[in-house]
Amino acid sequence: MFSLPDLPYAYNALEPYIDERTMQIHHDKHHAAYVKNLNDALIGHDDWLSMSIEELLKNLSKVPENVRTKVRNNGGGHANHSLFWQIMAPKAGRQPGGALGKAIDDAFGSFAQFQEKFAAAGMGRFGSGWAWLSLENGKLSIEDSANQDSPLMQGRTPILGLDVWEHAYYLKYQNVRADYIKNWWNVVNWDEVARRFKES
Ligand code: MN3
Repeated sequence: MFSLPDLPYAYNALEPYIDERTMQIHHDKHHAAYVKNLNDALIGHDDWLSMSIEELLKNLSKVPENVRTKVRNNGGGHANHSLFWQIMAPKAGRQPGGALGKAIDDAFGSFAQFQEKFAAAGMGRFGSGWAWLSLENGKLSIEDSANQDSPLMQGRTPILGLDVWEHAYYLKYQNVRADYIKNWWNVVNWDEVARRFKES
């Protein structure tokens, strides 16, 4: 069985950039529903219920076909949000140093150019989806995905993700996704992103 992880900080901890009410609904309703629907879809498929969510998504093509779409949407939702809560933190932001900082400079030219390209991926995603910084064979890339698709489904490891579904920002930012993205940089937990970079 998969379970809903607690937020690693209070609902209001990311104020003023992400508001308390959005965090409550996003975690307690949206993420909780992905977990419940994932578990429901896998009733009777115990071997799939006992692996990590990352392993499950990497092996999505082997999931029984009659439940695969549900697992893709809800398993993706569970993995994506579990990462999303971790790569944000209060009093965060700034920019990464060390090996990750250097890898970003090497891949994208500079941190500012990285931010620009990443924001463009988030803005360019039509409708609901995510922007990602992913690793594949030690190489960083920016991508975006539809719905709850994860880079894990393509064999890449996401180390930073931005939820651009309207439910992530609509209460505070209404239709102005660009302002949400601009403010989101203030809560990116680069220590956690660097940890994931090192681990991959
Ligand atoms: Mn979401």
